[in-house]
Amino acid sequence: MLRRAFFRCVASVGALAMVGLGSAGAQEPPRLRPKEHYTVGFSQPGSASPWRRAQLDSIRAEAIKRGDQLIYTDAGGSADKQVADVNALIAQGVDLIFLAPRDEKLLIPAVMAAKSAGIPVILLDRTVNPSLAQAGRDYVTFIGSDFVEQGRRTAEALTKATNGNARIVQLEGLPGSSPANGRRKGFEDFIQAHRDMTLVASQPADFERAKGQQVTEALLRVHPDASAIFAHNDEMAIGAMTALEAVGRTPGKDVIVVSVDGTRTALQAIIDGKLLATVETNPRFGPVAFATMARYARGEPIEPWVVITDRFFDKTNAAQFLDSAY
Ligand code: GYE
Repeated sequence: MLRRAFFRCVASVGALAMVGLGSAGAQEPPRLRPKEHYTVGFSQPGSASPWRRAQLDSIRAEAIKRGDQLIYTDAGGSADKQVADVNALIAQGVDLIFLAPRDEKLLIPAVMAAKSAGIPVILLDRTVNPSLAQAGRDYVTFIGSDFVEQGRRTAEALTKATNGNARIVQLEGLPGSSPANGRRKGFEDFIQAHRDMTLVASQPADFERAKGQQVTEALLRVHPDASAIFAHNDEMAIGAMTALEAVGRTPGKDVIVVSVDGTRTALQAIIDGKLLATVETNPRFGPVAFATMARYARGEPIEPWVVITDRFFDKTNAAQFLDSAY
């Protein structure tokens, strides 16, 4: 019954858009009426990592603090499920959707469906392909880190630590996700200018610890002379360090490892001398996400990208930040 009503609603939105009465072609995202309390949707691509758990905790805490109602969906690592989740949030008539799109392209239909239904979307932590959907037109804004800069900073640290001479294995994040694309670009652009910084292998391990371990095991067999690993996030770096130790190589000595995120485990690995450095990706989005929503409701102009500034953790400061890490 509910299901049928939901499909009817989606179908009619589609029909309206086709005859030009929908708002899919509008030049700006739907407005948000100022209200005392909102019902906000939060669509997460998955929740199985310390980063995702910290993000969810932060969003939840801020919703509670403001007395807003939060409807949370967990796509369990599936872009298709995430599109369905967003459609379900639309059907429930939420005031606004916070969306952390798993994939740069596959979530475009979800962004457009929300726009057609008159529900503003704020992208959190991952963005979408700018040739397919734009901030200030299709969605309100993207709140997140500068991924290219993160990749550049890890490359710079690695180059310094290895005196510009390394045979590097890159563990890429989830293919099609904006952090994987950006980190890769920033890193590769930087090392290209350094003759002896050689990328010997690059393979996705999807931001997952177990895959980071498996992929590293396989790549070490083919490239036993690898002297550095750049992992697109800390979880894969932890997996890589386990793989190194399993073949009797000492991370931090035989192979220099760098990564991104700044999890507690990563900071501990820095203190233990196994990880060179990690560029922060702060998952605590709650305050900035809800403050941006409030600004939008007040009719203030919103910048297309609310840039999160990231700290840099290495052996000079890891101990200092360990207790506050997630
Ligand atoms: O760095 C990674 C997670 O989208 C910024 O996704 C986020 C990234 C984060 O899986 O660990």
